[in-house]
Amino acid sequence: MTYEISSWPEAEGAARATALFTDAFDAAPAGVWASPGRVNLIGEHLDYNGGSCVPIALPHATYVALSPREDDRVRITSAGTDPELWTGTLADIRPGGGQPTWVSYALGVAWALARAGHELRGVDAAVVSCVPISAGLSSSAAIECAVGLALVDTFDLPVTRPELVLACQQAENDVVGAPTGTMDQSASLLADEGRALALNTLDGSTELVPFDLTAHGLNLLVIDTRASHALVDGQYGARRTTCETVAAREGVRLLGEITDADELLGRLDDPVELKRVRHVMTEIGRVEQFIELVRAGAYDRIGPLLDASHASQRDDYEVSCPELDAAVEAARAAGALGARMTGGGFGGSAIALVPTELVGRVEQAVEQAYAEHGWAEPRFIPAVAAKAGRKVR
Ligand code: GAF
Repeated sequence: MTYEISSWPEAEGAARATALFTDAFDAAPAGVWASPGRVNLIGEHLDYNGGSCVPIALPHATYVALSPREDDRVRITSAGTDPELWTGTLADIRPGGGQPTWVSYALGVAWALARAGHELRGVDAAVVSCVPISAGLSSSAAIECAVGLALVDTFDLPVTRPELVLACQQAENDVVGAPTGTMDQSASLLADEGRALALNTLDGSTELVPFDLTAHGLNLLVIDTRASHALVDGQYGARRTTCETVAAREGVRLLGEITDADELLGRLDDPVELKRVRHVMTEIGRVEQFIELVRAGAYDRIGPLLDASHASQRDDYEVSCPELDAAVEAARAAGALGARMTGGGFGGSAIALVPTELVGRVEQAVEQAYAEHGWAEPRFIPAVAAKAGRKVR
């Protein structure tokens, strides 16, 4: 039976977070904040290379019920984590502080805000989430951004959303130790219902582009391969280092600053550098075309760009895996107009652009391919562009 990963209505998420808070701390929380996971449409591994990416926020969100304390103590709870209740002080949460990884994801942003000079006190917090974990759909950014929004509101901090994006990224880079860019936090904090976020990481500009496939008889199907996915295991960082090494040698800060891509590609003789840089340069071109087509509502023409993006990530950036390739191939063979892996890679999710009447057929084709390989059953999300993070109670 096809398994679709459902999201919680906002009231349910708020009620779940409140109930967990009340159970743990025997009091009602001061408020509840939510922030979503994301799926990227195109522009992969460009957010640390000065290119553009185009994510949407998912309806799946992390909910944080939180109250300020008078002291600097922190108590945080989340169902199913180890330990279920962590207690410490604000000063304990820092790079190399020894706190559990989930606490670093949740409260690293407190460290980043304090480092930027903002005054915080301790908090009690309870976290619940319906963003699938380890699916490449940014459960990490969802928790960082939900807690970040809660801290900014609670302590009335003069922090704009773009500044909060950077604080959450610093938390992930320095406290968690994952050398990621700003795409996931930007999607969680700056995206919008019915619109995709075109994020230009060269000049920091953003544009919300209307993105409504259903009016055009199409669906965006997210396929969670359930193959493992981790950004702290060195593969992601290695690719980032290669790109930064070439950029430094070329005298630019980011590869996206290079204007004559063909000239550079013609000169690179290290085969690994050539492949990595070729992915970055060609993907930058695909994103430009994609944004133009979406602005024009020409959704029926974006499929080949998705396909080419997948091939580039598989062959040049080498961040795909057999489960992602099989999902993409089965989806296309069953009628998808285009498909690609999405997010950091090495597992996680793929997306497929599917005519609405073929969604069931595509899901079954992917399931069948997985069964033939003996892999875990894939899970699906018929995705729509949802709201950014916000206070929900
Ligand atoms: C992960 C990272 F967190 C993002 O910053 C981005 O680099 C992405 O991989 C690849 O596009 O989600």
